[in-house]
Amino acid sequence: MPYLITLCALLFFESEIFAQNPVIQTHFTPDPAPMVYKDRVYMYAGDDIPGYDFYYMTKWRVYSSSDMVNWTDHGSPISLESFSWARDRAWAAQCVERDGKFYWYICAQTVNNDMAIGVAVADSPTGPFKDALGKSLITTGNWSNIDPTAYVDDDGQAYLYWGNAHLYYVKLNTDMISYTGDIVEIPQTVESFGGLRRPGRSDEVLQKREEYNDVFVEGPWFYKRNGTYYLMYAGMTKGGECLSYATSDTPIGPWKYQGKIMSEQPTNSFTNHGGVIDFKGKSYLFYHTGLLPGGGSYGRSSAIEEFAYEKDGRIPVIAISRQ
Ligand code: FUB
Repeated sequence: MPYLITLCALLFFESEIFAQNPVIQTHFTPDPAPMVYKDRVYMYAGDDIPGYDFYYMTKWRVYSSSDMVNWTDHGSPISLESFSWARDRAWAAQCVERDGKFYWYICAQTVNNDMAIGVAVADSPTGPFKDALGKSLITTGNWSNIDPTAYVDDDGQAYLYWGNAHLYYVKLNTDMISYTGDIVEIPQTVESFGGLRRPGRSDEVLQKREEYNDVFVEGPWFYKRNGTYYLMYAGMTKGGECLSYATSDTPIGPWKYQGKIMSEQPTNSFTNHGGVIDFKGKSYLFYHTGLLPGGGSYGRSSAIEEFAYEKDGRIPVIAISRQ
């Protein structure tokens, strides 16, 4: 099967791909991060390697579409080799545009074995990308330094959120590759995230999942719509990760828990990881499942659902479609 996928990938490289869910059928594409630029949607994703029993990923991928149906494969503009400080685990990432430049925030395991966040920059959404700093941007020796999500607010202030178990943000400078001020940890209260994260080892948390329903786990996705700030995230449930969200009137909280967007079933993957966009008058949730043949928790694929916000801006509960 892996050989078949590789062969298909070679045949389809830089060609149009008809897509359903999973959107991309030629590679495993976890952690989809959509970006709208001009009249196209760009989808940045990871690259699960089937056959491993962990998230041992080595590169990131880009696809684009003008109609959300036909996707162009732009290959893999960056990999662990693009970052001299990275040695393993090319995990979730997001690319954002500012003033015609594209900043692809990634996370990876460092040569010191912790996780760190770095940023690659390009003049085009598909690259070529170059490590902007030659070192990581967020380096605190912390395993929670994963899953960056960036947003440039209307007043020009950009924010970078990220985290696993702990949720952090920092204010980015206008160069998008440095920051000013302290890294701030967002308090995890029941009001903000629907559950409390107790101090303790992660296996203790896992054994008591029912006590941690919806609590923030990872995969934040930060954006603003009609004056409301949204923070979608992967929350913990008994059966795996769900997608939940909180909202705020300010970019730095306090956050108010709003409920689940997508339940943990039946994605055939322990993790989920989402992104939300508006494109050509419609709203879309990007997420991942293990539903591509040969897939599972370590062979995850991007999927998309169209949805409509409720009148008051709430996101409805969204079902997984298997087309
Ligand atoms: O893909 C590796 C990790 O799994 C991501 O960083 C998390 O969000 C989870 O999807």
